[in-house]
Amino acid sequence: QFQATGTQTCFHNRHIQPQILAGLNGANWRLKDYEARGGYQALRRMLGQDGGEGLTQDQVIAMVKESALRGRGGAGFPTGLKWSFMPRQFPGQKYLVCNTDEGEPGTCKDRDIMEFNPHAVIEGMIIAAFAMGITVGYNYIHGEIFHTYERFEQAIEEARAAGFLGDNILGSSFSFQLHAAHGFGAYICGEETALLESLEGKKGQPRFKPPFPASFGLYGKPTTINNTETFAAVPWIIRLGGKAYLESGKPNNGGTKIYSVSGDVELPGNYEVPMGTPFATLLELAGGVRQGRKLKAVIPGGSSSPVLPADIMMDCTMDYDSIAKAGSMLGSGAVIVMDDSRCMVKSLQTLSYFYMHESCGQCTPCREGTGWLFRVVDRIEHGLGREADMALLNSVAENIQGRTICALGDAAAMPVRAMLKHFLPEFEYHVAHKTCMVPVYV
Ligand code: L3W
Ligand code: SF4
Repeated sequence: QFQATGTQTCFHNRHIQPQILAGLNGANWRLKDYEARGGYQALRRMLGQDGGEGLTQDQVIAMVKESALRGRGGAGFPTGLKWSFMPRQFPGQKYLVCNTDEGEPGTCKDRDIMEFNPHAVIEGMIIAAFAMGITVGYNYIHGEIFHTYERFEQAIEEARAAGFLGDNILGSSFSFQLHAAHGFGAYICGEETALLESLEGKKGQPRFKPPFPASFGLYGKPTTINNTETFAAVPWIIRLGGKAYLESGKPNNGGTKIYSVSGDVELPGNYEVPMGTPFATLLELAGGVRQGRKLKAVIPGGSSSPVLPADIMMDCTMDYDSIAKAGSMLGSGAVIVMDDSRCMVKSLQTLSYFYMHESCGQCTPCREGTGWLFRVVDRIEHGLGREADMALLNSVAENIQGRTICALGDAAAMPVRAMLKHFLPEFEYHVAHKTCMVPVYV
């Protein structure tokens, strides 16, 4: 029912004012193409080359703060604020990490950015490293996308040969070494502290936070981790200014965002639109609900975000604040569209299986609770449900949420509670009649 990530080509060249995916067709990812589009001009400006004024670390961070760029990996944390947490005067090694461990069901944007515009990620990382005084960086790339890993390696080689990476970048005193790292394919390795453990060669299990990576990160050293799309947005900000970026989006939600639209639409794919774009416009870009059917519900920000019924969703604009006000999360921007042929019990069964399978097993409420949720939804789906099951599901979900080491526990619990809140009659019908309430399931 949900499209798996990592298997389909998601790219559709239909965007509104794109900043990251502009003019890309899959054949123009190389350094020469990127430079022809204005690539590495931000870096030159920052280092005071080619007539650029040269920027200080504080000025770069101030521009990113002004832009209202927020983390594109799921939490929407303000990027400039995160950069300001890095203790720049720390005497030892500091690290920069890019999180390309895209694994959220429905999400397939980072893979396209890496394939179609890898130099934007590299330039964004170089700028971030300069701003925080970091000399070593890694890009942790999801373990199941080999082609993307190879392309990023090629792009790194191009950048190094051109003097954008390595010692004394473009003749300056600033040096930055960037490496690609192959991920291990588990969803949990996308959680930032599990990613660090995995990068260190250990089992990918989340750490307790705090301490946050800003003070105790890779090998216990101060580390800044941002999502691929976040880094890819940075060159535009430094080239054209934080204010321009902010104004291209919505207050507190700067710039554009790439949405992976999947499910029951005519043209599933990645669409880049300004923050604050009405959901209806995004749906239209994706060709509308397939076969002219009626919209039933939308999961607006990847499988971890609570489902919203059609009427609430149609009143939303696509930005962090509007979706949060409606009771969900913009998350990683994976918009899963469901039409009126979808059974919510079956949908929740699919989701619950995923979280049970991906729980790392480290804490009891998540390890035991995700399996319990799946088994109860599964028996309802198979006509073996009991009247008390809906209350039981809510109770198990409540006892997981807020009681686990990482956000996977919450991510497993929240969709259950939202499904029951908005679509309880479907679950009750399933228990009473041992079959779906919706007439057709395709
Ligand atoms: C220093 C503080 N640093 C917060 C940092 C923190 C992190 C960022 C956000 O979860 C969500 C999750 C998924 N001092 C700090 C601080 N930080 N306070 O800020 O932190 P946090 O804890 O709010 O979020 P998180 O643990 O990063 C991410 C949701 O995203 N999600 C997941 C999507 C999956 C993908 C994918 O597959 N690519 O993106 C989707 O909704 O459920 O809620 O860096 O260190 N005082
Ligand atoms: Fe592991 Fe789940 Fe605990 Fe996260 S919440 S640490 S995935 S057991």
